[in-house]
Amino acid sequence: MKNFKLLLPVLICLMAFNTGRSQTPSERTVADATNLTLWYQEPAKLAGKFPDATAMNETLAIGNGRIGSLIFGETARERLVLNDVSLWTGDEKVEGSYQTLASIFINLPGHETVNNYRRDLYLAEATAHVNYTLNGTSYSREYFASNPAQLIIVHLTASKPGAYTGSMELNDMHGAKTISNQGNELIATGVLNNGLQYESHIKILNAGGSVKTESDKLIFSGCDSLTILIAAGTNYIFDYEKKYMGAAPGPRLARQISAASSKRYSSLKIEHIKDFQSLFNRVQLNLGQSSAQQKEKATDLRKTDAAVTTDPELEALLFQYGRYLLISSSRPGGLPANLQGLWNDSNNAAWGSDYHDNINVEMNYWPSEPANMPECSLPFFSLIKSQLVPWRKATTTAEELNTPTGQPTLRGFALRTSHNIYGHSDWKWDKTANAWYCQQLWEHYAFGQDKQYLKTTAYPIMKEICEFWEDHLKSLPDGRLVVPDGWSPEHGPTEDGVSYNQQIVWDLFNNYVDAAAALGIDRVYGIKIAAMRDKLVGPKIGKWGQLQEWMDDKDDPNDHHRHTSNLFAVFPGRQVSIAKTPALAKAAKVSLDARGPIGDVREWSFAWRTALYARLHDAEDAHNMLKQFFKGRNSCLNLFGLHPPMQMDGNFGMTAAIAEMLMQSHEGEINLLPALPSDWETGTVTGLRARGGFEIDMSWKNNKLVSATIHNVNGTVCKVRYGDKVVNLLALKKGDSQKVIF
Ligand code: FUC
Repeated sequence: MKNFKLLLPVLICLMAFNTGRSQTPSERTVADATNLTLWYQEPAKLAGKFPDATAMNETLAIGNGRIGSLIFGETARERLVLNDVSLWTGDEKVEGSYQTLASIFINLPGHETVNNYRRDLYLAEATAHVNYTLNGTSYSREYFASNPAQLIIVHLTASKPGAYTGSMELNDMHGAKTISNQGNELIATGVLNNGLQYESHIKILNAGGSVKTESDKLIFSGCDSLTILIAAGTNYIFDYEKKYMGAAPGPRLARQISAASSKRYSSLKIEHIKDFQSLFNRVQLNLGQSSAQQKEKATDLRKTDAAVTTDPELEALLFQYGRYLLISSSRPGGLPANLQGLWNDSNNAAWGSDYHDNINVEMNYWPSEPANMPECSLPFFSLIKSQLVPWRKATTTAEELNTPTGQPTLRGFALRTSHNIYGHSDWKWDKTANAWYCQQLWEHYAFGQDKQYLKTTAYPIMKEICEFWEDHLKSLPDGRLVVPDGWSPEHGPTEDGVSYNQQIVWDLFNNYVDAAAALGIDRVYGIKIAAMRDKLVGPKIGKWGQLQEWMDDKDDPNDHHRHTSNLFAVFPGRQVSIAKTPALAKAAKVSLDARGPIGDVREWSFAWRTALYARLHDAEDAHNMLKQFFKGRNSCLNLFGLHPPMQMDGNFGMTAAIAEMLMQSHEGEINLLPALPSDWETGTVTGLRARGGFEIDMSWKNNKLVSATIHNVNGTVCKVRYGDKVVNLLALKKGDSQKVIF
């Protein structure tokens, strides 16, 4: 019987068919794209009370990874908030804050009262729209932020000729004067106190009628249609030696405007959609159909119900929204997504809309690898690389970071809890953030298997931080190692051996050992780090069965703190898992249940808790946490995370968490549908990425896997699991695909 059990997996499974060449991303199409729309029956309001009223809560966001806009959708006085992700005050000594660039207004007198109003954001094409009728004429606007053109483009059309008469204004948010140029263009140029130069341009291309400038306004009259080109930029560059400032942006912006001016609107739009979909279309998700009643409601009215009654299409939309927002706020060459992605309507945003390293910026990047947008991670790596010199300098001179023998830090760097883009970090030291950043660097390799990237980008930083911890870990009398004077964010005392710190250093050492082995280098150092990893004080089960947050057993079962830092080892780490450390995994669930969905829980907490329950294979609790995100207090009407105030990490985190419910790959195997909730009875997903260089398509019916196709993109052998059944795909070559039926 025993033997038969062992053989069972091999017998039942598994029909595996080699289906030949993998589909490339561009060959996949979005299955049911019509569902991927956020839509509203009113313009966005300035939510909240003055002086805290914010555009962040209701507007629709478009972005090309570097510049972006928040669209109100007003008919008579449309306002677009204009952002550039590099517009930052501060410097190496002062944190500063992410800024707003400008407000752009489109004035259409007489359009105050209209009929049949609708505004929407169509995720599948990354286009926003406003439509209405007025005196029998239909008016339509389309907005998008193009990465190829590096512009924001707005197109206004009407069902009758000559319908557009009005004006445009460019209101710089730092008081720079707007000047007009060549009759159909406005330009505002300014310099922040830290010397950062910035500029914005608006140009109107009209069909019919006329356009002219009058003082600092663009005036259009009797136009059939308008194409508005918006360019913006700063002189920020990734170069500490040059104080992060390069050539003035003006000539670059002029070239961008001029290149687009010679193209038709339709070509600009096609080029934008093609570029956006080259990333977006890689993953399709269908979690089942929503009811007709759910579907007929505008997004703002629909979302609150979704916290109570499962709305599968809205949940799939939430997954794709996180992907849309990351593609729109983090593209190669630019800066990474900050606390608000790249959108911001205030020069005094909450937490400066900065980069927080004790959960937030890492969570922003959780979805990029599994949800098939690995290029979106690159801005984060570019920022890290560009900050190493000032981060090292600040670390060497910080006495608090002296080694246990009292020496200044000579190897590596550490970070305080938040940082800017000029080498400064601020507030309390978050000592193991350096190692958490290394996890992000490692994951890019773990999924993509690009050895050149590992060797040149990830490995040197991982090794440097291993050296930092080699110098900083403290030995207990029994020889075990602890991180001295650490802190569980943002919770409890500063002391030695805090679980969050221990687990993150374990993760660094463990990944480093794998990295050195993958590259076949530093064998002796790898052995040393492996030995140190094994001497770290590890996760411990406390008196009420919980996974301890501190070395001594003082967790309070009634504590609902928003952070779940002692569960890092479950997700995003891999030190604790159901298969390898079942007792610790059980304790992690006790801790997680106690934290619960109540108390000091925030939008990002729900995303983390969803992912944690997914890793613990608790599908229903994972789903319950996901649904909480739709509650009024947890997300805005535009489905941005609501801390409050608005914060985007929860959007990104939820995308990663949903991917984790459907497929996991952190234990050296691809685990299909590890946390499928009963409400996702029938569905499909394509294009999820697994560690080891694989992509997965799956379909399921009546809560059971129907089949999966494994695409070997850049991998070697792989083991695929569904429940307790396992198949090893030994003959699946790079570029080939294999269908598996359990
Ligand atoms: C961390 C969290 C807060 C907030 C802030 C931006 O410090 O503890 O809840 O999200 O970042």
